[in-house]
Amino acid sequence: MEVKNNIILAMDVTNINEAMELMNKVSDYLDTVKIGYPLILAEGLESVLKIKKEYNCRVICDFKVADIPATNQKIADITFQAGADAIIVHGFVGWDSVKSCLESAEKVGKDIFLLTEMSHPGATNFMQPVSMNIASMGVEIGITNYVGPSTRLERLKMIREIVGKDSFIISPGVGVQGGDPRETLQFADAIIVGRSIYLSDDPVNALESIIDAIKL
Ligand code: NUP
Repeated sequence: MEVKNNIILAMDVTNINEAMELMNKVSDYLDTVKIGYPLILAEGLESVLKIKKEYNCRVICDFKVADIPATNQKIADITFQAGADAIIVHGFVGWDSVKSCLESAEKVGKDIFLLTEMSHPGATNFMQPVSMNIASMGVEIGITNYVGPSTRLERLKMIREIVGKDSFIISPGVGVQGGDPRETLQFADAIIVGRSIYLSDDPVNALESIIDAIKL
């Protein structure tokens, strides 16, 4: 996978018009957008195709799928039918739940991203003790795309070591959560950035500064 400028926009606005306005400004710099519950619950799953069609970009649905295999499969099938190119799936639920999403993706030539350790402080409570096991499980079942935290680079580095250089890692936590774009890209293939862009008075400038920081 190639991500333009190594930046994925986290489109966590709750209004489709706002989302489209933001894309009008920044779409030249991006080819991948991550959409999650804020926009989908507010505006519906059709938001995926609206954004994809208008801006010809890849859409990753951040649904953090975490259910039994049969339910996971339905969630993934519906998400891909709605036009998503990839879906983010939790790993803590175990191999069979993850595999059902992988199978759903493979049927239609789409991707899943396995969430290993989350970026927020509370991830140290319950996720951190098992996050490397989650990454190893992903490798065992043939997953090649992962999500890992830019807020704990030593952990991101360990995840990279487990999943190998040929896997694709995307990393949230840059900006507001404290992660540094350039340092994160030592271990990740792309960074996920939300609030630093969509809450900015000048999203284009915010995005350009991140792109400059990466190139330094
Ligand atoms: O571990 C994770 N941390 C995280 O922030 C996994 C995620 N999927 N995210 C998402 O990345 C989060 O839900 C939000 O959509 C984005 C980060 O946004 P921001 O902190 O740049 O605003």
